Amino acid sequence: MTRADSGADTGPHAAALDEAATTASPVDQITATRALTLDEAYRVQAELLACRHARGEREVGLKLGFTSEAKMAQMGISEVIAGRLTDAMRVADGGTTDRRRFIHPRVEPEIAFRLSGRVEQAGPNADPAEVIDAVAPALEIIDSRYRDFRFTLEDVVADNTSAAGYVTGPWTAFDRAHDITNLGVMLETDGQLADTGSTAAILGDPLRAVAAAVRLATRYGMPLHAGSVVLAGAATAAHWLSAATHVEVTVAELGRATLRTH
Ligand code: OOG
Repeated sequence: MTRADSGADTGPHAAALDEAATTASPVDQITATRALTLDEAYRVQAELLACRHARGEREVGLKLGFTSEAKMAQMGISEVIAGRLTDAMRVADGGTTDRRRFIHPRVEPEIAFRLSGRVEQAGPNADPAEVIDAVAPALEIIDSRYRDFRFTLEDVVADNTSAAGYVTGPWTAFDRAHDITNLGVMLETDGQLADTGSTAAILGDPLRAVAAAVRLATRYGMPLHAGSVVLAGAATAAHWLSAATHVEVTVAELGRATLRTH
């Protein structure tokens, strides 16, 4: 019997990660005390989402992780992963979120896709351009529930890929003739330039992030529907998010999205 089908009880890990998120207090990595396969890690993630469902949260889409080389280098992980977004993680564009809700949050400039109903019929090898309805500039707040923001690939998958919050700016209807493969991305904090990048940093072409989302969603049973949001992953390394900060992302041709912390 392999570890993958050991049937080991992963529920206590999900409960511990959920409590870490709701109390904003870090926990030890799961792999510090037991081996975890990637399939088991996605099972812990699903159990973690069940805790959020029980509190009335609704799944609204997926986020990808490690789609950019800057992030892979920052965290030492080079496999694309997916986590789930819920309505409770959404911050309105220009809205404010409380820094104290998080343990050690970081912010990343991204682009987001909104999917059309065609994704419901699409197979795992769907043409990504076929299932995209609109595109927007976005910010993602990531907050590892693990102490010191350190984890293995399996740990971070179990922890819903550090998903903690997100903002989307204005949506632009997607047109496959609109080339979005190399749009400039700028991250500013309190009016100061913090980082610059390009959408090309996202797997060489952010449409590949949508293809990866569809593939991972099919494999791990994650829901994607008409209106689902896909965060394509960071275009730069992640930046620490302090209290009383104004953060803005600008993506060429798509516009801006902003959030504040207090
Ligand atoms: C994992 C999430 C990474 C990205 O855009 O690469 C991620 C983490 O670094 O905590 O969201």
